[in-house]
Amino acid sequence: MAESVTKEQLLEMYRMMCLIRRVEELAAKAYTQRKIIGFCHLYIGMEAVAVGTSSALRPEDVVVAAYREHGQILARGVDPELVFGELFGKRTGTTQGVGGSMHMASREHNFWGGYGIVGGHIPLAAGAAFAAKYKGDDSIALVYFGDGAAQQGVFYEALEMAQLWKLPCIFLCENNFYAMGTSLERQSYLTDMSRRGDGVGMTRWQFEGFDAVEVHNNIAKAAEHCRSGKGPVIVEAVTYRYRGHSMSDPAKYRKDGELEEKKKRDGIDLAIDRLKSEHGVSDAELEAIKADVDVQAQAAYDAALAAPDADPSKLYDFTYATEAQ
Ligand SMILES: Cc1ncc(C[n+]2csc(CCOP(=O)(O)OP(=O)(O)O)c2C)c(N)n1
Ligand SMILES: [Mg+2]
Repeated sequence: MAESVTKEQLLEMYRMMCLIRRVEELAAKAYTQRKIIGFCHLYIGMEAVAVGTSSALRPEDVVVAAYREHGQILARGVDPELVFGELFGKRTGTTQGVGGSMHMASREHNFWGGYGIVGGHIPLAAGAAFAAKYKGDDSIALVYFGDGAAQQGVFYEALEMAQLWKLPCIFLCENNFYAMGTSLERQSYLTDMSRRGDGVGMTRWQFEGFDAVEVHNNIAKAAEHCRSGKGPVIVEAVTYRYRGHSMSDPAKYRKDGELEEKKKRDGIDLAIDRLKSEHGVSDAELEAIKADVDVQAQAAYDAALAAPDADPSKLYDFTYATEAQ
């Protein structure tokens, strides 16, 4: 596959992966201090998927996500202060603090996640793709979903309809090998999740999700397919989550040595290797970016914490459309 990422783009991808990881580490700490309540699913280990994906999309494309979406919304360009604000239940959050960890969205960034009902969000992306096609505006939709979500009935229905109507939709399975504590082999006969597309004749393929450049190239190819009017694609990024399913899961179900083995393909380390070997970037430059990111994440955290709490009277404001919307 042709290399399509410049040095500047790769530096930005590296910066964003560092930012996502730092935000998630701070979120983990805040959770143990009860600054975040409710569920909290971290994206650590999977950063390359969201970063490579976002860099291959256009701002006008619609993105739909589930509940592991902090990293996905950051990669789309949303300010970390808004993400922390939402996690802390503050008025400054992405949905004014009434949604929390699993319900981040940004109209400005065309990010329409997250959702807590496994698989329930997938048809919404098909709907957004239908709207794009109906309006003929050249935009596409992309939906992130997990290996577990690929077992839900509504997922197959969305695939069938998208394929039948040739909707410009990328169905992106993030296969991290677990659905809560259930490993992929225990829940799915097929372990190449992109093959879910075979039953409806959808173009599909699987790719390695640890290398942000590989992800970028694969999503760029998928987007090109959709934009050229050929209909949807289902692609699978093979990835891994380092932490438990949510903050309340100690992840004791992994095989011995599995996590350590997966960490050898860490997305941030792979970007560092590429930046040094392919672009001659120095360790000092990379460390300076990382240090900047740490300061930015901490400043966002502090500002969000100091913001006023969510207004309870707003609780239902974003549940139903109003005439003004
Ligand atoms: C309809 C529904 N069933 C069950 C659950 C409980 N649940 C929450 S996350 C999850 C696992 C989903 O795994 P996967 O799709 O692989 O996503 P990941 O968490 O790995 O990102 C389950 C079963 C739910 N939220 N919704
Ligand atoms: Mg999973």
